[in-house]
Order: sequence, then C-alpha cells, then structure tokens
Amino acid sequence: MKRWLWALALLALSGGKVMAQVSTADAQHVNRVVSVNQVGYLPGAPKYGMLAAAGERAVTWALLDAATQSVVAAGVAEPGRRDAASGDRVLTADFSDVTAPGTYILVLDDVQSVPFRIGADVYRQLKTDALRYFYLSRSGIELEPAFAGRWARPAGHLSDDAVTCFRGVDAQGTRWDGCDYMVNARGGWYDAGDFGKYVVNAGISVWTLQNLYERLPDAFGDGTLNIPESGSGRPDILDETRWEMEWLLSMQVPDGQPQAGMVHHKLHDERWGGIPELPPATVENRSPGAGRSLMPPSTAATLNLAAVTAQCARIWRTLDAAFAARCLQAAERAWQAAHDNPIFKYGNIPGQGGGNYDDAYLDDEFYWAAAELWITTGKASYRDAVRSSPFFTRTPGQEAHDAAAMNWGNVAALGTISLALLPNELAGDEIAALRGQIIAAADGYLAIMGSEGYRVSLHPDRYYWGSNSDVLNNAIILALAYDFTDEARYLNGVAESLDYLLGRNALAFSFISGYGTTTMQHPHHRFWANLPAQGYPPPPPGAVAGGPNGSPSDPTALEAGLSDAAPARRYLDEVGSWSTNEVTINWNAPLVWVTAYLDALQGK
Ligand code: 9MR
Repeated sequence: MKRWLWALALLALSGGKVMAQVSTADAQHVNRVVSVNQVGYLPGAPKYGMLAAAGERAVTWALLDAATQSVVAAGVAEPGRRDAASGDRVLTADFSDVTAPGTYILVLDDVQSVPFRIGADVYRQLKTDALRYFYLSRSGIELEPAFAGRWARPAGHLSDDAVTCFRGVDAQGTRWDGCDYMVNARGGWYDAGDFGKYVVNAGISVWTLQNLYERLPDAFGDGTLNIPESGSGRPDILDETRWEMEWLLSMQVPDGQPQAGMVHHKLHDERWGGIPELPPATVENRSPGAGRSLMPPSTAATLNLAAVTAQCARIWRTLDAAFAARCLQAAERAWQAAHDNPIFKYGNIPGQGGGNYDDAYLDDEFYWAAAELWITTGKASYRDAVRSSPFFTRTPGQEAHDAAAMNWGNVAALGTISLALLPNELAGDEIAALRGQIIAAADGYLAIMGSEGYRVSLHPDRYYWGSNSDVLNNAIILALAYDFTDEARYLNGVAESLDYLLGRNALAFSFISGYGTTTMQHPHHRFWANLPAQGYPPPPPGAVAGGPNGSPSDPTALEAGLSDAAPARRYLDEVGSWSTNEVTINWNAPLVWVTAYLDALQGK
C-alpha cells in the first residue's frame, strides 16, 4: 500500500465519522479530477484544491510531498457547495496553512492531483513570458531568432506603410468614398489570431501596461525582456508599449484632411485569411476586394488615443521629452477632434475581414480621456469634464450585466483607477470616494468568489467572450483595493484569480499556455497554429486563452455541442474555436499586470 494511502486510512480511523467513506469509491463522482493551480501557490496565499462530486458527503484530503509521498497535511473536505456556472458539487480541500516551499500532490478522496509547487517565485517567469507575448505579436518587423526563438518569423505587412481608406460597398450595403490620403501605419501589434490592428483594443491594452509601469516602475527594467530595444537604457516595458504607441499615432488623421485629429477606428484585411498562415510580408492594398484598408475615424478610437497618449506624455517626460511632447500634442488634438465629432460610432465596416470593436456608447471614453489629460496637464477644462461626468460618481463594474469593471468597450474604470492611484489635483475626499468605488467593486467580486464552488469572480450568467480577461481585470480591481486598504482578503482574491486560470476550475485545465500540466495548446492563431511539421509553432508560453464563452459562436464549438454544456465548460482547446480559444493583446495585458503585481509583493 502506498504511504499516502496508509496515512489516509489512519486519518480515517482517527476521524470516526469519515472512516466509512474513505474505503469505498463514490460512484456518484461526476468528474474525478482534482482541480488545483497546476503551477503553484504563493506561500502566504490561500490554497484550495477541488474535486467535483455528486454526493452529499465529507471526504478526506491529504497533501503529499511529491518526491517522498509522505503526508504533509491532511483534513476533511465538507460536502460540496454547488457551483452554479458548472453544475458541479464541489468538495474543497483547504491547505492554506502549508507554507513551506516544495512540490506537492493533493489527494482528495482517492484522487491525486498533478504535482504543483508552493513558492515565492511561482509567477516570476510567467510575468515575463506574458509580456513577451507583445514582442512576439509585432507587425512590420522581423522577429529574429535571438529574441524570438522558435517563434521567429519574417516581418509581416510591411505594406501597411501605404494604406488608404476603405472605398466601396460594405457588407451592410453602405457605399464609402474613401479618402484622398495615405498613411504609414506599419508596425504595432497584431490584435490576436487575426492580422487586424484595432485602435479601440490597442487602447486598453497599452493603458494596462502603462498603468502597470505607473504602479510598479521597476517591474520590467531595461534588459528584462530580451527584445531588440533591451539595452536602450529605458525600461523594456516602455520600449514595448512604444512600439504600439508609434502605430497608434500613425492612425490619427493628418492635418489638412477632413476630420483632422480624429483617429481611424481600425486597419485590417478586406477578406479573412485562412489558418494556418504566416503574416505576409506585403499585400496589394488597393486591389479591388483585397488587401488592407483603413476604416473611417470614430469617436471611440479618437478618445482611446487621447487617453493613452496623455498617459504616455507624463510617463515619457523624463525619459524622452520629444516623444512625450508628440504624445501630448496628439492627445490634445484628439480630445478637441472628439469634441467636434462626438457621434462617429463606426466599427462594423466593411463587416468582414476584421473584428468590429464597435462602440456606440461614449460617455465612458470621454471620462477616461479627460481623466488622463487632467492628470497630465492639470488644465481646468479636463478637470471640469471629469467632475461633470456621470462616471465620476458611479461605481465601475457594478451594473447587473457587467462581468468586469473594464473591458475594451467599457473604460470608465481606467479613468477612475488613474485618478485614484496617481498624484492629481482632486480633493482628498474625492480621491477617497473614487477609491471607495474601486473597493466596492472589489467587494462585489469577493462576494461572487465566496458563493461559487470554484471561487472565481465571474457571475454564472456572465461568461462572455474573453471571460478569462474579466477574471484578470477583476483581479486588478482587487489588487488596487488591497493597495488602498491593506486588507488581506483583497490580495487573496488576486491570488485566487490566478488559481482559477491555472487549473483550479471546472475543467481542471490551465488556460495559460506552457504553464501547468494540462494547458492550452491550440489557440485560434494563424501563426501559432501548432503544426510544427509545417512550420507553425505551438503557442509561446504565457498566452491566456479567451476561455469559457456562455454564447459560443464558432462552428467548431457549436459542432462540438458546447452550447449544451454548462457555461463554465463552454471552452474548447481547438484552433478553430475563435469564440473560446483565441488569444489577444487586451487579455494578455491584464495577465502581465496581475502576475507582475503578485510577484512584486513577494520581494526578490
Ligand atoms: O474581444 C472581442 C469580444 O468582446 C467580442 O464579443 C468579439 C465579437 O465581436 O470580438 C472580440 O474581439 C476579437 C476581434 O473582433 C478580432 N480579433 C480577435 C478578437 C478576440 O477574439
């Protein structure tokens, strides 16, 4: 008999009422896999492992040293609570008291987990890999083997240096006349598994990374990322965000043109390409029905640019004054243009070949941009726009339909976070009120975590496209609540959010490539299509999948019957499942933020 089985038997003998249940397997178990954070737990963090069971009974658990199989801790898991999102009745082992670094296995009932670690450094490499995602997604530059390893590839879409506006009839039958100018929009990051480049999604992605820099300036210093700019003397994280910022700046309508200062909503192909596919070096941009074009300017894109360039201007002031000045000038031009053109809500043009990112509600974008501009400039007009916005007093993320405080189309919380975090001219009681809003949102997430069997901050009815990024954005809110209160429950909520993503979930699956034993391997991605024999590598480590989608819409997911599964199981690790298994910049950015935050709190 294995040593741990003896230990369980002894525990059962001493535990009296548990004894009868230890020796017999429970036929009612629905999914006999122990769900743990497959990478590991921070020493001071809560540590839970779960087992789904249909029965109403207590079971024993034991934590084993993975090498010796000796029992380190043991206890009883009470009859499980129902997890609304998966339908599982979840038995939970709580081994939070174990803090010694090591490699362990959790035995729950008679089922063994995969091995995992307890250690202060469990997120150290992940935070770096998560940020390297952005270098590996660069457009318009060769990814050299020295920096990219097996994810090296030639430069893609060099022909974005001469793009003009979409001309023709879109999928909705609307005729567009194009424009009389070309822009050089080479560079930037590809959005996701597709080759589109979208300002609205770039906005929250850059903001999140720049905000991480403002919160933790030392997290990614020069030389930490092995990117071409490493050694520049500037923090690598800012070299990476600048790559995207230069592209964003190029999307602003030039002076002298209609709607000068507005920002084109997006740039993408006129037809969707297939998978697998390397980004082509060039495409013929003005051939009818093919190539790539700029979509019309939108107010949402313009305000996204205003917000992140305002943030850029203050961050770069001491590092590169000329670049900071360019950012500030673009920000103020964009703000003015958005005021002059407040109702351009285009997105779904031409309706094929690229994502929509259409955003028809703009009060949140105005508030966010005003907040960033005010912090940077101190000008009264921005202050007034902040104070008069409905979002100045409204708790972000608390409406019934919200899965998270922020996402690409809901950006008010970004303004609130900057105002609550950074020095500015708000009165003390106003800052306290904004912090109170963030803390209230965090309390809401803790309440959901406390009622869900797998302890995730997602309301069971709100598993939207990219639900994993909602978990991560909620974790940012929890982290800030910890910053503002010093109360451990918020920090615990941050750590447990990563537990969910790294395997402590209904699928016992790590949604982050390369991290864990059973991990995402087949993202919806044209180049990382995981066909090595054909030259398409697996995903690089540290990419987070969109995750369970309550309304899966791609044929692969639908044919697999995903719509019949419980929401938390509507996920498929298949390349065709773009509605559950894509990767994208606005989902990896909060992964960087959260892992860097937790790692920084562990000290070096
Ligand atoms: O993240 C976006 C999600 O909120 C939308 O519901 C979905 C459908 O419009 O689009 C998602 O964004 C995709 C974009 O349109 C194209 N590139 C890949 C993005 C992630 O799937």
